[in-house]
Amino acid sequence: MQIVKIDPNALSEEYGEKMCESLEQGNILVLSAGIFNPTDQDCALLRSSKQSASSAFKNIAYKPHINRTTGVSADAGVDATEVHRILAAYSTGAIDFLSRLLPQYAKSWKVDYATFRPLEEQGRDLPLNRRNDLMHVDAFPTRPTHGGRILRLFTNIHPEKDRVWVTSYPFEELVKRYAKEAGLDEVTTAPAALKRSVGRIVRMVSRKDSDRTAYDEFMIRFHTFLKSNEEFQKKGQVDLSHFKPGETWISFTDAIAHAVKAGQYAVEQTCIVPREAMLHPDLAPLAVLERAAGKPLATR
Ligand SMILES: O=C(O)CCC(=O)C(=O)O
Ligand SMILES: [Fe+2]
Repeated sequence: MQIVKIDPNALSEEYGEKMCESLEQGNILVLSAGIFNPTDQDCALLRSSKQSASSAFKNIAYKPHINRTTGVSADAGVDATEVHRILAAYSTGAIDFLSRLLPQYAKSWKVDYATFRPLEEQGRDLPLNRRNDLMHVDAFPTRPTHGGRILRLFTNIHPEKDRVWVTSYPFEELVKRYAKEAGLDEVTTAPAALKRSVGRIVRMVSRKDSDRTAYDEFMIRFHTFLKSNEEFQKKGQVDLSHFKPGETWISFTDAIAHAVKAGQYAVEQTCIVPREAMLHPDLAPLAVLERAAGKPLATR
């Protein structure tokens, strides 16, 4: 994994191609100060807001498709509409920047949530599956991508402290080492397919379950498997990266195994990029896993 500096004055179709290439190779792009960063005043206001104590909310989330922000504590000490305003503005600015940086992807991506992460990550008390300090690849149980890529842009809004990430082997290597053990062959069996069909029917009736493919099911398993594998957590740490106050970093977090070791106060925007928009669809996790399984996985 390499850290690649973004030159915000160089944005063009050709530069975008270079950046896409770098992202698809499993690198992290870093921007020293985004024009979309919330103002100092808005950062201070976000930092003074409290997250709801309910375990239903891992972060404070702005959901652009319904124009709502969830997870702000009722006794937050700040006006929830202010938090909403700041996150909505960050989301719009971040998407605008990403569209100019990566025009190749912007044509077809789906804009997902923006989040604010108000809690110190070091020593945060969460159930294993939701812990951010254990290395994992991202997969959203409620929002399956069907092979689409999870592109995330983070900004550190702590006034002094770095946000510290640890990252692991390239995705191909992760798959070679652990995919079988994590159940790659099980997600294509008839009982697994039947279970997903039932999930789809439940979803149609109650809107509660989700429409997963074998790929989505595996990625959720892989996420949990990696978090619970002690050997991987101990020996698989390859790079340590410090993101400074004000810095933004961008990566495909479905392919880079990552964990946040320390840091407080970050905002983040997610986009789901269809695999067809990749310069190298063959490097995408879906393709890597299909080669390892010897079977199509984007089937339901
Ligand atoms: O907040 C961070 O820095 C990363 C957390 C993370 O890995 C996640 O939300 O999936
Ligand atoms: Fe993650």
